[in-house]
Amino acid sequence: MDKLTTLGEFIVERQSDFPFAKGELSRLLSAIRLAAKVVNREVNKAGLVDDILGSAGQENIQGETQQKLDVYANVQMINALRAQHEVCGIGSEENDDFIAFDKGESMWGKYIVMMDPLDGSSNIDVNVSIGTIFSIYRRKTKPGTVAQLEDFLQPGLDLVAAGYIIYGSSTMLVFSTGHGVNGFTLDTSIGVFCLSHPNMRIPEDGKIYSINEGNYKQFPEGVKRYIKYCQEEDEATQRPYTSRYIGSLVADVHRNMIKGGIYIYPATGINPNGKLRLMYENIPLAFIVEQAGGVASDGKNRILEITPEELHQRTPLFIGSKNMVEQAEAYMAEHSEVA
Ligand code: P6P
Repeated sequence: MDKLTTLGEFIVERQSDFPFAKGELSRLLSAIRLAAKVVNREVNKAGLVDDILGSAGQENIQGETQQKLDVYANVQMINALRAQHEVCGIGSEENDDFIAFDKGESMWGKYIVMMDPLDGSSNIDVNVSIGTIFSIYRRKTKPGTVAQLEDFLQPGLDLVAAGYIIYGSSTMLVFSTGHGVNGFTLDTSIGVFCLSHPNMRIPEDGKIYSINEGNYKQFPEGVKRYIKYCQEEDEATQRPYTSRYIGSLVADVHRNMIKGGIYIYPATGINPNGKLRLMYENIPLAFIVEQAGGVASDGKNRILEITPEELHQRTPLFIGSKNMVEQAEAYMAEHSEVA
């Protein structure tokens, strides 16, 4: 039996991946590991504890009703990151403005975290997989001062690390520091994340396309043409593809990481810039997928090259197997007319 590698051991062993960090990034990743375990504990009993289930009654900046677990996950992540003093600021889907730790040791933190603490929360009540998504940047302003907006609005090319946690049939933490992608599964009997998916690679091709076809009438012509391409019969390219749409971004992207496939959330009439948020959904997932050999764009532009202009900016997302995303981009280039 191969040696069991825990996430903690992995971080220590891979310290050489971060030549300039003296353990700070390792401590930051350990904070995320802790928060993931705490959130997992609550997610796994959501059906039992009625004070967690259901809406918190408030709305976040997206106008989406905050589920109580959203709020809980947000607080756990913020507290765990603050406690390590390596992070000087956090941007979260659940907070209108960024959070700058403006006193004490955290002002000296070298890192910024952007996160969606609990994505797909509308699925909580129906027991469908949900996820946490995070990006880690180095701050741009000098340590010892309060973080500024410029510390947050960084393109994905400047990422130090990114990852996601999926709370599904098992709980996995998947992350990259720019040296490939590794997946860790939580062994709840000992409360430890163990390396289960070393050096993850997304297949260049796939047979799964993932899009909310309920919005078909609002899609750009290129997306409509690509969906028809997926549905045509062609033995040589194993079409028609299979349609799978969970409605939980992390679950849809993670499935495609394992099996191959494409996930698309394009511009629609209701969401002319797409629904998903650039900074704490599209960029971290693009980083992971590219590190695993896949592709991520807004249908034309590489996601990691887009410089954010605001914290909660939305962009369309085409992400997954290289050949499938490039095929969809070709249709978008050929038929650029909007719905
Ligand atoms: P729609 C969940 O609200 C989310 O942000 C993603 O997790 C998911 O992929 C998408 O929205 C689903 O959106 O419009 O298809 O319900």
